[in-house]
Amino acid sequence: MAERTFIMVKPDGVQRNLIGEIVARFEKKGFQLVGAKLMQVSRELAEQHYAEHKERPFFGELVDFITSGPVFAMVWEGENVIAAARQMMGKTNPQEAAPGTIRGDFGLTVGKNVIHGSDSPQSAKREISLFFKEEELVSYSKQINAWLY
Ligand code: FUP
Repeated sequence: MAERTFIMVKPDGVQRNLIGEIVARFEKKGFQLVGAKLMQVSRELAEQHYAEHKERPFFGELVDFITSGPVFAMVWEGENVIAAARQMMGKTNPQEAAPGTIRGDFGLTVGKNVIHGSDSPQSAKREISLFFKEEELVSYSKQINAWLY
């Protein structure tokens, strides 16, 4: 099976109507969407998702922010998608993210940086199973010829 990663448009991205822009970038790059939902993250889920940052001073703010409004959670599939998505997102601090990246183009501050993407195969696996049930993910082959007239 091709590699999969967990991508989430954070509350700031949803509020700023960036879902379509972000989905379009992944589609145009050639990746395949295999799961997606608009959802409210509970504090419990947020704490599990950000468990690695539990001892950091910004942990409380991180949980407050990610639970402050709906997020758009997605699973994308394709060749090398975990690393490619990280490149497309740009650096964690939008002020250091290169123009042309999602954070470089749309983000301003490290707290509100528009998008999350898994940083390794292990975190991809962990985050996908935290946010999605197996039956919410759909594997399929493109049938381009069948849709041409
Ligand atoms: P990333 O994988 O790029 O999302 O970055 P991290 O996992 O290191 O950080 C997760 C989130 O914590 C970031 F999206 C923003 C937040 N953060 C801060 O608010 N302050 C920091 O100093 C570092 C991260």
